[in-house]
Amino acid sequence: MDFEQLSMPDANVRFYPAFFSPEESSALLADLTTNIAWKQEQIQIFGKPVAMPRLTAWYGDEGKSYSYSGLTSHPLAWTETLLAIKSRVDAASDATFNSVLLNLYRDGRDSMGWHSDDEPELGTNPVIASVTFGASRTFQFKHKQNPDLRAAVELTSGSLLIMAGTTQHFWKHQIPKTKQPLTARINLTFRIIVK
Ligand SMILES: O=C(O)CCC(=O)C(=O)O
Ligand SMILES: [Mn+2]
Repeated sequence: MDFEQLSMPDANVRFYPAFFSPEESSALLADLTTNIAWKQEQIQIFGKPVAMPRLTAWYGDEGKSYSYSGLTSHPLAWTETLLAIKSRVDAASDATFNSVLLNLYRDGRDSMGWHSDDEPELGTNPVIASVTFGASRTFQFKHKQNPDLRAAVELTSGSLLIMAGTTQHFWKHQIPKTKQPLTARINLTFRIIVK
């Protein structure tokens, strides 16, 4: 399977542009759109509730819980579709993921701000595997100690991005809003909760 190693210092980021075929990707987009229990969560910003700019869902092994943007989530049980995607992603990542956070970006107004996947439940140097179906969006990186150091990758439908090693320690990432008229994009980020 073809992949590109992004040339970023203090990081290990690998990109597979066509991990799933176009046919698989459109079938999986339709399946996940309908069969995932999407939720509109709220986050507190300066004490005020604000709707997250995307829909989310959390699936995984029983007994794992996860705190994210001030929310603690208990995962829903794996579906057949998610397990089928997970087994392909596990093999490519040389990992056994025990949970997945799903994001649904309804259009270009939905987004995710600068952050690292550095929650304590992920342990040090976590492997994070991110799959995209539907519209492609720009994934941007910014180095924490030297914000002039930037990188970006276009996450196309069917792609897989694997972040490992010290990536989360040294880099933040985001999905910026765009004025382009875009259709929906579904992202799955597979993670290992170590606690
Ligand atoms: O949608 C994406 O590609 C990024 C998602 C992300 O960074 C996250 O869920 O932590
Ligand atoms: Mn992230």
